[in-house]
Amino acid sequence: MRTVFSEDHRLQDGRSELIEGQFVPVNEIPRRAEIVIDRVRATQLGEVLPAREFGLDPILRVHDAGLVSFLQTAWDEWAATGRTFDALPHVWPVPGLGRRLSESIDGKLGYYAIDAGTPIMSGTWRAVLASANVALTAQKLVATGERAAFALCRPPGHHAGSDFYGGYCFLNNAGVAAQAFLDQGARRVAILDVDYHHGNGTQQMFYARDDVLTVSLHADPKQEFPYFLGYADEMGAGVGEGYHLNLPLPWGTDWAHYAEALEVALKRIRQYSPDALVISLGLDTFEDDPISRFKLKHDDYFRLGDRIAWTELPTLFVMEGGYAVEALGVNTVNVLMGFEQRR
Ligand code: SP5
Ligand code: ZN
Repeated sequence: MRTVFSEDHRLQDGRSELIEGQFVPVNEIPRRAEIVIDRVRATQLGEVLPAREFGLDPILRVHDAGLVSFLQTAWDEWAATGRTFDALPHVWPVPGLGRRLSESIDGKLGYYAIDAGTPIMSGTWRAVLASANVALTAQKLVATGERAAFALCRPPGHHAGSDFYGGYCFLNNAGVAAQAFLDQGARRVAILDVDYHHGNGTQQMFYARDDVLTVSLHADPKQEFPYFLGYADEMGAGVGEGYHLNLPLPWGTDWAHYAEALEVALKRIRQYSPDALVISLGLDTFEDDPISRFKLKHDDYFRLGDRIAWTELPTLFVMEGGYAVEALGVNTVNVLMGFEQRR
């Protein structure tokens, strides 16, 4: 399987995020992508290709123009106030406060962000655009006949919706790629999200549509970020009714229980009979992940890849989370090797 990778990911290099009342060093660090690309090379998974440029059009097919232009200028607006540290919001538009778009950068940050864990710095936009281009480059490989490809995206994407960012995500790389499949002739696309966290951005983006089936396996939002979305009774709206599936799982979930939910997800995907499958590939389900509480082990990731391959669909893997950094290369490539029935 070929991998698409851009060095520009390093430009997203935040200092701290707010967790449990403290500013702690960010979990979503450049080393994450480096350790994965090193493992891709060491295992000779396949050729590594650079990202091509696709401009803003494919991004604007699923994202609001206001969010995109905010992301392009946020750092400059922040720096213009004299601040030199990363940009983070500190106030949010809950319904009782209204949702006016302020001209202040602090108002704009709160307007578009869902959390205080997703710092913006001078290189953020270049890294974010490169990450989307990585997804689009790999998508093109699959759209033009390859059985599968790996988009080594960083920063990740699945928490970003049409008009919001957060959860270390700015643009929804998997969503952008899914839309690209449709725009290039696919009739139906499925997105399977196996990141530990609910793919709230992906759900929101396609919630009222029946041409993208979205399925997410994740820690129960009763217990876990993003808290407000990801419940089992959310099944789509309008013509999209029945085209979203949430499979929330409790803290402590191991492979045996995970695999049962995975079969439900894969069964729904096969029944939908899509022309392409996009995997939001988070590895934060690993037992040693520092911010997560599932119990998957190194070998379980071969099994995950193997089960996904059984769909026999053209498959695009898009990198999402995973914060047990030293294990991330092995776990990620195990999924891809499992998919190819290699060990
Ligand atoms: C792409 C992705 O995986 N984003 C995850 C964003 C999660 N941010 C919130 C983290 C909250 C962690 N709370 C548990 C801390 C354990 N000490
Ligand atoms: Zn995650």
